[in-house]
Amino acid sequence: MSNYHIKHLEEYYQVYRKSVREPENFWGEVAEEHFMWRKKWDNVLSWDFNTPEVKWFQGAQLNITENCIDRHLLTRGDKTALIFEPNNPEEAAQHITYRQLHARVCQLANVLKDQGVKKGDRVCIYLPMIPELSIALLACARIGAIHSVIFAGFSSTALSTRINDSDCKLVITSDGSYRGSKSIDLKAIVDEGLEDCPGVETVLVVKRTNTAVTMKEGRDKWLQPLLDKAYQDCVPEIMDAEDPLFILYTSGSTGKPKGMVHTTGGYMVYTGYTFKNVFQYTENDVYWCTADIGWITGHSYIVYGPLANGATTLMFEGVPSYPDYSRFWEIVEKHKVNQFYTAPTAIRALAKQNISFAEKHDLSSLKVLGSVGEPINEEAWHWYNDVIGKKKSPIVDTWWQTETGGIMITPIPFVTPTKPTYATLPFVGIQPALLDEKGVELKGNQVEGRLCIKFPWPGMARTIWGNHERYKDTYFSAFPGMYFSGDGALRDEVGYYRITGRVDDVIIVSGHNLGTAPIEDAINEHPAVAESAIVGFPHDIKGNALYGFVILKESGESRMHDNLRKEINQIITEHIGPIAKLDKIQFTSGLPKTRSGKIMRRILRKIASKDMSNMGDTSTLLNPEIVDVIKDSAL
Ligand code: 7RM
Repeated sequence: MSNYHIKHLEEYYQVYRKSVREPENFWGEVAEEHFMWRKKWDNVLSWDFNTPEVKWFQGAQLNITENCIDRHLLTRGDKTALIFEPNNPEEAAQHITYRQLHARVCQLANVLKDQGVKKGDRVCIYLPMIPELSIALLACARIGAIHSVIFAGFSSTALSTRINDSDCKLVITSDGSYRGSKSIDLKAIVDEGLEDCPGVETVLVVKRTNTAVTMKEGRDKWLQPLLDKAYQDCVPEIMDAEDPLFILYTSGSTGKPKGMVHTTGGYMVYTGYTFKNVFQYTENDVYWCTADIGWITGHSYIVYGPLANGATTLMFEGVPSYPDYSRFWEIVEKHKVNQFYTAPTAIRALAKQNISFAEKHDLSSLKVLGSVGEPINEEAWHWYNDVIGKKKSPIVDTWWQTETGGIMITPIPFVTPTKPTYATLPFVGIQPALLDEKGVELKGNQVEGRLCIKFPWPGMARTIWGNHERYKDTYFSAFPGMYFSGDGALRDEVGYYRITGRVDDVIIVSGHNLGTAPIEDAINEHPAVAESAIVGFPHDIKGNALYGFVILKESGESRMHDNLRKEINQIITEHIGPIAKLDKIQFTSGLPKTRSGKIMRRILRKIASKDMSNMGDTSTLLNPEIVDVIKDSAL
C-alpha cells in the first residue's frame, strides 16, 4: 500500500482511516517520503481551533523552490516544467525545462536581492499570465520574500489597497497585457495605484506588449537588463516550515479584502500530495489548469503542486473565446493535454457554442477533467462528461477555498465513482462535518447543513495578514472548535457531499434566519427561471425583507411577469414556507459576477436598498456593465 499515490477505492478508505486515526503519523510519512527537508520537524502538528493557532512540521527547515525545482534537476533537468501558450495562436509556444526554470528563477531572485528585498519582505506581483509570473512567485520563495499576487484584471484602487495592507516595498509588473483582441496598459494602472502607495520603493517592469510607458526616475526599472547581468545560481534561503510563503487576498462580506496567509511546509505538502492524487499525474503527462495565477487555484495547481511533483504544467495567456471558441480544444490537441482543470462558468460558456468547436479537435489525450470555483450544474456536468470527456475521462469536481490552500472534497479519478454535481468524498486527512444552525453536528447520511472542518490539515491558511481577530471571527467563531467554510452542503445516502452554495448570506426576516441559497434553489425549480439571486433590504416591520433578482430562460416571457411573480412565491412557500416569500422580484438579463463566476451580492444589496450612490469597487466584475442595467430597472 502506498500512502502517497492512491490507486484503488479500498486503498482510499484504508489511507483515509489512517489519516483520521493517526493524523500525525500519516502526514509525517507523506512529508518525509516525498519532500526534501533541510531539517526534519520536532513536532508534526500542534493546534487549537479556539485561539486559533495551527502549526505543522514545527522546527522543520526547507525551501519550497528546492522541492519544486532543484531536486528534479538530476532526473528531470531536460524535462519541460512549463509550457507557455501565448494569447496569439500565431506566436510560438515556449517550453521551459526544469534546468532553464532553475536558471531564470535564480536570476530573478538575485535581482530582487540586489534591489534590497530580504527574507520576510512583501513583494507585490501584478503580471499577466506569462512565464515571468510563475518565475516571480518562485523567485520570491527562493529568497524567503512573501509574495502577494494581485490578479492583473484588478483596478488601480484594488491594487493600491492590497499593496498598502501588506506594506509591499517592491512591485513586479509589465508594460501591458494581452487578453483576446484587447491589450491593456498594465503599467499605467500601476502608476495610478502607486500614487497612494508611499511604501513602494521599486517597480520592476517586464516587457510584453512593447507599448509606451512612463518610467518614474529612481523607482521604475526594466527587468530584462537586470536579469541579463544576474548570476544564474542563487542559494536558497532556508525557511522554517511555518514561515509565511505568500499572502493572497480574498473578498469578504465587508469591503476590506482579507489577506490570507499561507505558510511554507504544510502548504507544500498539501498541494503536492493533492495534486498527485486528484489528477493522477504520471511522469510524461501534460497538465493544464486554465485558472489565472492571480487566484489560489493558479498558485496551488499551476505552480506549486505540479512543480513539487516534477510535472509539466501549461499556462495560457489568453481567453477561451479568442480567436474563437475552439481555442481551449485547439490547445488540448496541440499540446496533447492529459489533465484539464477549469471552472463551471467556462464550461457553461463553451457548452453554449456550436458543438463543432469542440468536435473538430482531437481530444483523445484527455484522461482527467477537473472543475472548481462554484457548484457545477447537472447540464454543464453532462456536457463536460459527454462532449469533452467522451464518457471516459472522470470529472473531478473539486471543492476548496483560498483559505484551505488545496483541494478538500473531491473524487480521486479512477478510484471514486463520480456522481453528477457531487464533489463526492473528503480528501485524505480531511474531516468534514455538517452542522445545523444551532451548531449541532448532523451525524449519519442524507443530511444537509453548514460545511465545517473538524481537524486541521497542512494546507490551511494560518491567519489574515495583520488581523488575527478577523481570522478568528470569520472562520472559527460561528461554530466554536471548528473551521466554518461559509458553504452549505448535503451528504447523500452513501456519504457523498454536494456543495449547495454559500450560506453565510443569512438574512433575518421577522426574526427568522433565512439563507439565500435554499430560496434560490426553490426559485430555480420554476421551469421559466434560469438563475436567481436573493438579497435582503430594510423593512419597517419585518426588519429585513427579501428582494429577488431573477433571470428568465426566455426574456419573451415578460408579458406574464405578474403571474410569474406569483408562481415564484408559490414555489418558495412550498419549499420553505410563506416567511421566505419575496417582497420584490426584479427580472433581469444578467447578474453581476466575478471572474470566477461568483455573484457579487454586495452590489445587489445596495440596489435593493435603494442605496445607489456608490457601488464601491466593481473592477473585479466580469460584466460591470450589468450594474447600470439592473439599477435602471430597480423596483
Ligand atoms: C478554489 C476556489 C471558494 C468558494 C467556496 C465555494 C465555491 C469552490 C467549488 C465551490 C461548489 C465546487 N477558491 N466553490 N469550488 N462550490 N463546488 N467544486 O474557488 O476562495 O475563490 O472560492 O468557491 O463557495 O467557498 S475561492
